[in-house]
Amino acid sequence: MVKFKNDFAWGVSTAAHQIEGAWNEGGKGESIWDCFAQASGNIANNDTADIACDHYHCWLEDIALMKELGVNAYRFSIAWPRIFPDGNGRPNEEGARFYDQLIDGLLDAGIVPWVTLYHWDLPLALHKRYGGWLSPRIVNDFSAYADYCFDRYGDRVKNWITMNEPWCSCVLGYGMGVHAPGHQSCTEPWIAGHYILLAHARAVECYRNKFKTRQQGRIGISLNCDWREPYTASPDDQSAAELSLEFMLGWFADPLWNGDYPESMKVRLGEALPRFSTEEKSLLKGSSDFFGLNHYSSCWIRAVEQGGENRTGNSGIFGTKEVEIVRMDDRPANALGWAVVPEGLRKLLCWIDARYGRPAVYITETGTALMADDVATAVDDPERSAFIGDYLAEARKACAAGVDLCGWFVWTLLDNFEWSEGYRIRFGLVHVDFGTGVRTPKKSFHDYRNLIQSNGNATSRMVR
Ligand code: PNW
Repeated sequence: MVKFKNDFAWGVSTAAHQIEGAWNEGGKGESIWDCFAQASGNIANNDTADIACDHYHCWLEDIALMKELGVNAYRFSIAWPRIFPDGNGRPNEEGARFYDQLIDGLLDAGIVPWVTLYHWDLPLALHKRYGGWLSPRIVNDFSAYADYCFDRYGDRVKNWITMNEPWCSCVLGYGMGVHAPGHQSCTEPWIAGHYILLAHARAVECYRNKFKTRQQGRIGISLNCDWREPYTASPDDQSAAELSLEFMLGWFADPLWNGDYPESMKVRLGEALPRFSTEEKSLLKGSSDFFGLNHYSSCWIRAVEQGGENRTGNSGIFGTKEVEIVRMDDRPANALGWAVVPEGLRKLLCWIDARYGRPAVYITETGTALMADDVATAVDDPERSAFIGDYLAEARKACAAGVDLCGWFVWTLLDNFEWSEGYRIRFGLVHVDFGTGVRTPKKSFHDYRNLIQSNGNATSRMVR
């Protein structure tokens, strides 16, 4: 059986807005997510992330938990408005110092930091000033923020991720309006995506030109995609499934690995899809040192007959009515209704491997959400252990087929603020009581620890 590499990254992922709390402490500015969650009616139960896991104050305890878990890597994000409360201009020393402490604490615990620069908490000031991701002005501001982070933390941080899941920012934030900034538009997602890609490329250019030689790190991006299985073997359903993968993953990955948007998108979106100049194309192409993949679920895709009905839903295809998403309702679903389909990960990894020329892949998020009313129920989570074990087993098969898988980050360490779902559902390996802040490791925490200790080979011992 194929073994995972000796230097395989075993980690957990988190995001600043979902765990830190302290939304207005230490000189932090507001983010679009602070504003969105504080407005009534946007989040389940009107929950906010004002306190969340209070990680801003409990970070030492959280590092101790990770040490106990045995991870060798931790992916977290920096809150841009903690460093630049106004989006740009003068940095906030107190905010910057928080991440100095966190990084030093991780290194002391033998845990390699993986830093995401943008996990959705855009400084509200930039949104108000020029519309945030809808304006080309964001490109300079993002790369200046990135430059500051490379300069300040790059002596200790060797793994950078520019953006988390641009698809979500664009479609959920600017298309469907269920994420901040809550816009509903058919045109804005393509514009926001365009400037996210250019901001990524400019930040990478900055890293490579000014820091890489000295700091010897690497920089990439994390993209999310479900696997899309053709509903039937018919050629129409097969090409519909391919089209939906191009619209979800190819939208961002094609420019970064191949230098431009997929032809299928250019043809269908016409003028609505901005175009890259020749210079921009060469800046984009090859601008990710690795392929960060966030993967949770799968669905079927069916071609829609001309004039037929089509739905666009959660993880739906945005921008064309030619395809319909059909839930895999013969599979178990998690608390969000996402189907648990381990082999979808293998198929997606093979699709990426073939289309992008065998990139080094890190699973930068994968995991599952459960519902639980009390801590006793929450810690008894064999479904989560099984999810991790089964998805990992399929990833191993992908490695046997040649995929260059280099790391695995479970989403997530702590139960946390799950965006529009608030605290209703729980993704953590560790239960958090949001009344008291008390952390309690779940069974899956111990199972994941065993898995890591055997470098992924203990899969068969996972609870079923
Ligand atoms: C990702 N969808 O979000 C994020 O990177 C995490 O912050 C988040 O907590 C995790 O996955 C679990 O949801 C997503 O609707 C949110 O398709 C929504 C969707 C996908 C990913």
